[in-house]
Amino acid sequence: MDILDVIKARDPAQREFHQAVEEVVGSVQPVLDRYPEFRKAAILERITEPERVIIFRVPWMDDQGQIHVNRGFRIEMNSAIGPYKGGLRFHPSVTLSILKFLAFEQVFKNALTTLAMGGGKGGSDFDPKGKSDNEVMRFCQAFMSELYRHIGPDTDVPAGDIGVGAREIGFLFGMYKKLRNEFTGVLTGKSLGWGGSLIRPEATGYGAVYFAAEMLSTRNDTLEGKKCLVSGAGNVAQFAVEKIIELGGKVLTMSDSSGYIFDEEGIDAKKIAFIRRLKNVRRGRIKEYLEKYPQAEYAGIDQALDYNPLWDHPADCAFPCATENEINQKDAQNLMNNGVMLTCEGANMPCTPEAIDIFLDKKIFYAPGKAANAGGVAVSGLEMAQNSMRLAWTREEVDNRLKTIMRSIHSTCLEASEDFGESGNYMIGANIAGFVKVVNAMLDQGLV
Ligand code: NDP
Ligand code: 2IT
Repeated sequence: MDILDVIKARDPAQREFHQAVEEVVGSVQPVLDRYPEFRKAAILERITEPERVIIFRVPWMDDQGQIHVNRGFRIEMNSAIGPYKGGLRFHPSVTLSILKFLAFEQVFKNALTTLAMGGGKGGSDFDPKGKSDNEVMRFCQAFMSELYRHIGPDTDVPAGDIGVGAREIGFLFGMYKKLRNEFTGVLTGKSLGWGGSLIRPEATGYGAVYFAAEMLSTRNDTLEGKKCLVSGAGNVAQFAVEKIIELGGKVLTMSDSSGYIFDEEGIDAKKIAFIRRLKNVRRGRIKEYLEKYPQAEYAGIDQALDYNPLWDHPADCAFPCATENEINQKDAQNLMNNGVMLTCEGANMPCTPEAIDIFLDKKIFYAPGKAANAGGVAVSGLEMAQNSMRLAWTREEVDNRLKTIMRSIHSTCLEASEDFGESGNYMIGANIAGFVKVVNAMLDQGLV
């Protein structure tokens, strides 16, 4: 029976997981034909089944004394090349399917970084939005009071993702340290004063833009003067925008889950600093941008539309940095009609399969998330290395390492695409290169 049929029969409701698996399985068929030992070792059956799934109750009390119960998860997907590594997501949309797709993608992404990290992902359907700092702290403590027994610096090292930033990592780390009575690099994305790495907050966004610049450089082109559409206003989007501006691009849009802003004059360094304060300190909405910059335009989400108007402006580049499946077939068509020649995924799986087909068919530059957004987890790997050495590198040192890693991921994807007759297809290149590395490690380690 086909592996996809097996997976769908086993977990029929896990649509996002099926989507992520379908893409990888579709890409690696020529690898399986070239290396028959992979099929013989039932590699697809093994690599699509998590090594371990932990699901737990998270009871916590709000500021009014009312008790809430959320669900906590950790998917320990694959440890062939290192300890499980991957973020925690706190968002009401979190399900087992979402976290399994993220954990699955993480396995190949981490392999591409060249660092020794397996793949995992976790989180909760808890919604931090509108909660007080104390409520977020109590939730994080309750979450860690179960998770702590499953993780460790050589076992499983979580980090941030949607809804989990520096504040949450601090609360989670504090509880882990108290329960274990040990100060170790069990989480990444820590604050600078107690084991964090310089450039970790910037790494995913910067890395995605470095990847885009690498793609452009293959045609002797740069980001200078390019009009860019960016979605999201969180960690990844903020630093993608900062780097695009630094490299001479012009950013026209940003968004949150309520709507998006369009600033024809471009979001410059001062404006992005304002957005960073608005989002990270005041925890406000992107709409408030207009209070400071009234020449910009704002549009709320219109549920009646079957496309996102953010992607319907004349531009050169698109950087989806918010969430999965945020660019559908119609959005991709709109991007093509508006002259976009590069789509670079800061988010995980932000383009639907139909949208990707359009990009590949039109032969524009398309960078899949597992390659383009790997800078975040790569610098997490560098944070782990610094923690082990009890040393801290300078900003310049970490940024240079990040650049080198992104350059190497870019060339690895290109080479793999060429090797398998799909030259320039970064999606197939990323899937194949990540897959081969993990599979070889699995084969070396026997049937475990
Ligand atoms: P943040 O929580 O910092 O920001 C997320 C942003 O996306 C917010 O602006 C949020 O709006 C918006 N958003 C979230 N969910 C939705 C939704 N369902 N519809 C519309 N907008 C939404 O998260 P990050 O920036 O860290 O993560 C963004 C993406 O990047 C995710 O796909 C994540 O998996 C991926 N990623 C993150 C890495 C990291 O290091 N942080 C590394 C690699 C990938 P609102 O505030 O209204 O919720
Ligand atoms: O999707 C991702 O790569 C992340 N959320 C970052 C994971 C990490 O361990 O830094």
